[in-house]
Amino acid sequence: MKKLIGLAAAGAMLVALAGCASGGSGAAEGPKPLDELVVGFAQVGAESGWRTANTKDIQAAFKDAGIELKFSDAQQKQENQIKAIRSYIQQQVDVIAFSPVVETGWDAVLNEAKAAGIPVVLTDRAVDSKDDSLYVSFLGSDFVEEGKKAGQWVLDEYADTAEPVEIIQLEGTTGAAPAIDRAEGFAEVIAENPNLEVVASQTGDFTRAGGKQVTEALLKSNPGVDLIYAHNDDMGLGAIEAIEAAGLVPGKDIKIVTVDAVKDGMQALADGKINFIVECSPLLGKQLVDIVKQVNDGETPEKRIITEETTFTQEQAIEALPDRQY
Ligand code: GYE
Repeated sequence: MKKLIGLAAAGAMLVALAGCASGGSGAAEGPKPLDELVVGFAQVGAESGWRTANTKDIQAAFKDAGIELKFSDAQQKQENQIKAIRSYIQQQVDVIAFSPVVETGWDAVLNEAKAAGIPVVLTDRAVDSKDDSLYVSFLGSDFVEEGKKAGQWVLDEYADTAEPVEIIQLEGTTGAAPAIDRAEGFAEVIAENPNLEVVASQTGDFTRAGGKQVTEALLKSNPGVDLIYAHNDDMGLGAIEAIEAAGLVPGKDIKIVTVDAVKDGMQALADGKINFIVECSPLLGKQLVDIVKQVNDGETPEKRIITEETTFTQEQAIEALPDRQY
């Protein structure tokens, strides 16, 4: 009897293993036709102009490729993203892609995807995990580099200033890779000039409303502020509203440096209300489709794909604006 149970258990395991293989990229059976592929995408939310452009680009790229995309918006909540990923696992999609709202706390759900044989692609933001077998590829910007570029502009702008320069930093979502890394890169570069001092640093959650609210409060406690470094355009645009409401001139009385270079940010730069923008491209759709195709073909995509990006001064923004896609 024992032996029989053992055999039944072994049989069940085989069935389970076979289930894993078919839930995955289909490597064992060869590539699936593109119109049979299903990809589940768990988006962060719709917190910024960048995010809206990113969503549109990803949806358009999958439509063009003729691959079905299941899409969910987590409203900037990690628990919602985890729920969405679990539901994609249950539906046995071929690939899961997501932009993790924060860096930590993903190992459990990513292990569930791995156990189900479903490859995971990180887009835009990284996870902080010791186990890099939990995802096949990470496609997105180098946020530390972006922070350094912002810091370099500030360093150059105040190279000849002998007095202290007071800086307010508007941070992105607490615990998010771009908030952590953009702060780190900036701090590293401005440390070269002891006159440059971050007098206050608070999160505005990457939203316009958050940037406005935090700036309103911080202007009161730091009336001598010279510059605002915002981790994205939207918070910088919120800061502009707060500065104007306080009777000051953004771009002159208080300089502003931001990251992203979405249209509204570029317009403010062209108008002289923002002084410098570090580009962060949201156009990740085509590259994500390529990764999905590689996985489907049984190929190994590159583990880290870094987006190419530039920076914009006022003159460059005026020139680039007419052709700006987002
Ligand atoms: O800079 C910001 C968005 O993760 C790179 O998220 C993205 C950031 C982007 O809300 O605007």
